[in-house]
Amino acid sequence: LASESATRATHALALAPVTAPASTVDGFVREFLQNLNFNRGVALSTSSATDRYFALAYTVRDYLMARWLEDLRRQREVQAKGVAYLSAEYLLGRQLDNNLLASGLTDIASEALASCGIDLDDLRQQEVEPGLGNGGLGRLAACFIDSLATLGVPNTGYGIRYEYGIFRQTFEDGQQVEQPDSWLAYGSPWEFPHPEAAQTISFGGHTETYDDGGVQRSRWVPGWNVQAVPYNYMVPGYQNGRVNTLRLWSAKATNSFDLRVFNSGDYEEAVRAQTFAENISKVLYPEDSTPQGKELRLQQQYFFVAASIKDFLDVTLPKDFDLTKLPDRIIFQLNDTHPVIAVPELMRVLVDEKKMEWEDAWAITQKCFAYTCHTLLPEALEVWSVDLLGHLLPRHLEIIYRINDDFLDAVRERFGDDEMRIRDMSIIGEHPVRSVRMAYLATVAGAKVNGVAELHSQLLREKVLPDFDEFFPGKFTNVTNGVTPRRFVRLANPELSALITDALGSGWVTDLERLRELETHAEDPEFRARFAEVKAANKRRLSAVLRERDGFEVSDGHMLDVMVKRLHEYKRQMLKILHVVTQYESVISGRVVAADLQPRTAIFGAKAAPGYAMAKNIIHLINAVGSVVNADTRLEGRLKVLFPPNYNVTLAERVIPAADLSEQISLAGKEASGTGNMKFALNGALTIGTDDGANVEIRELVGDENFFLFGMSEPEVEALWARGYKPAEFYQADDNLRRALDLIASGAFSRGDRSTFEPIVSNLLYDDRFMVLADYSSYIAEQVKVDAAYADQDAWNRSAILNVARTGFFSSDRSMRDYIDRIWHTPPSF
Ligand code: T68
Repeated sequence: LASESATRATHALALAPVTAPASTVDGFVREFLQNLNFNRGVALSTSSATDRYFALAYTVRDYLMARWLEDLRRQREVQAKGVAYLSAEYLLGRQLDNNLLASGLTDIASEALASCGIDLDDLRQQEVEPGLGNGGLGRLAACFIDSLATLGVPNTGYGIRYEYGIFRQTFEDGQQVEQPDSWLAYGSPWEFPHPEAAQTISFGGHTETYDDGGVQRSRWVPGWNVQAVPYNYMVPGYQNGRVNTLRLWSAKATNSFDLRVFNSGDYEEAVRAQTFAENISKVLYPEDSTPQGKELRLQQQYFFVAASIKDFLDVTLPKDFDLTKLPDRIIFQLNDTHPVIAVPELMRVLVDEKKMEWEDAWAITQKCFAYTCHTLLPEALEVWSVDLLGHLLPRHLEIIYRINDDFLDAVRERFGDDEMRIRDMSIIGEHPVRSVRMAYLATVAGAKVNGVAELHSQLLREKVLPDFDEFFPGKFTNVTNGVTPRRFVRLANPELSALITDALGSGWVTDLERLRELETHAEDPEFRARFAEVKAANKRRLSAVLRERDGFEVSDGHMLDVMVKRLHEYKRQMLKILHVVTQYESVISGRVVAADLQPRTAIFGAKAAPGYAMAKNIIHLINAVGSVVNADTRLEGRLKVLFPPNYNVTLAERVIPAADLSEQISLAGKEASGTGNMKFALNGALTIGTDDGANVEIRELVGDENFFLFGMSEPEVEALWARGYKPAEFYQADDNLRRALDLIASGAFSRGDRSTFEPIVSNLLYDDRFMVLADYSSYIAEQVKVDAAYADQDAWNRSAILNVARTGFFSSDRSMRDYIDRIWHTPPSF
């Protein structure tokens, strides 16, 4: 009897909803110490900083857990249409502070830890950020899932749990050296592994036809398998009690691997085979815009989308779900072409496994996908050679061929036998090798195709995919990118946030257009003074970080002129360094007296893809110019160059709030959107920029008088190419440009060695694909205006405040609403 009532009691407990610990300082202390003792197995007195960080992270998790489980339960119950975001990259940044903020626990945690003699800030520094992305595309995915949780839209983000994220960058003699990013060395307290829920993912082998009760069908006979193990991460909304899920897949060798080899007694082979399988999620590819066509990369892509589709169909959907209703239940958003192999995979599952008719399966598939393009560079459009794809995924290749045949038939029907057009539109390209054009496949399959800023979407339709735009009227749309105000304003800039809350009250963090109300405050001298004090405090904070991190000194009274982003020729870090060299040269040649320079510090942050030689040369040049300029006393300390290595999300959160000037200087028509540009404007930096990407929209919103525009427009760029661009003519025609390039060529920044930077100089003079020389004079002229404007600090601050006030549009909450209205059509959630 006693044991029976005990069982009943256990059941009652199990059925009770999970509850969060008490939201009090005492409750927090209790939970924290519990975690320290029972999960880390240490006493407070002997605990390390790592122990304390883990215990704190577990504690924050515990507070979020009840909400997470409740959200998962409601999602199962309601079965409403949801969004699955498929992205090979999520550049999350540190989690602790974000999750404290989301759960509203920051103050309680800080007080609770203080009562244990621990400084919260020390524990924040313990976290290694998960750098599971290259740059803008990966960071955008992280902003989007934050916004979806904050809007209360049910969403699962699917991706890859890379064991090594984006490499750690160091400099040796000014040159980039890459080190592995072993972010999991101590484990991550934020992940929940579920090895028991692993999916089996197949590769290789061959296809065959077989007789299925009188029907001839195809099937795939794979050659090998791996296990995809899901790791779940909480994605909490901002103080709204909602928690979504990020599910990242990790590759594990299947038992059959081990068994087969175990039986053959070949231990070395067993280990080799295991390594082979587990390599799939080993490392993030560090190329951010020139896909290399490596087999392992295609393995990664198929691995995570196949696991995600299986997960959705087999785990999330109820057992008896009618698959013809699939488009009412899910939309898979393809973050660039990396997950596009999901299209033939869904077709394979529906046709081969669920035995659906091809036409029915295709009708469903076309409603279940939408595609976001993030580039305009032709070399960034992903293609896979038919040989490689057929070898790794033979059935998928057959399916792609069939999709293409049907599509080209429809094109012929519409446009007639225009063979040139058929060639241009074919999903299979023939030159230089027969390949699958993934962007075309995504466009044909997707219900919608979007670019990431107005200009980008327009160029995508008019220049990159014009035939498709004509063939699929209404398919193309725009959703301008956005950034999360939680991380990039509220967390990164607490002082500005406090000033805003003081002026507007709370609520702006989730309703960023409310920043407009700051416009009137921009006219108030006292408010401007307080704003200036916030900027100054942010500069001091950055200064402390750079001193501690890199031993750098940030000089007082300097304008902080910041260019942080991946290193790419099209982004034109070269133009920025030419401006520095020009200013330097003007002083050492005696044409300008140092005392007349507006004090400036140029801050760079940039990683180059390890195989991108020219990008690495440019990094070397920036560092070389920095060492010479910083040491030259003739400048009287009025011009400085700082290049902290290993720019990442954590550093961005310190640099951006301290910046006065934001450099967004890509050649017009090359930067799809940019998102750094938005973060700077929202933190009160003024932009010097070209008419490119989202700069166009930023300028429209903040007003011409609060933005430094320079350079050719996209049509002017086109016209110059058409006339025949000869960069050397610009060199001849501009004295400043000639002196700057000659100084670099002379070896002035390479201890007299003229060969070091020769490849850069001759590339600019004789090739210059991104028209650095053509835009130089306009850039320098605009920088002169920047100096003049900065001299009037009060007017500058007014402009800076207006930048903050007028850029609320760039909240990723707005981007998500646009996706919902224009693409997803998901209903408001529970
Ligand atoms: C960026 N793209 C765009 N790509 O360059 C940027 N590519 O203009 C835009 O704001 C941002 O996407 C968000 O839309 C990337 O960041 C990559 O990182 C990448 C990675 C692998 C392969 C290709």
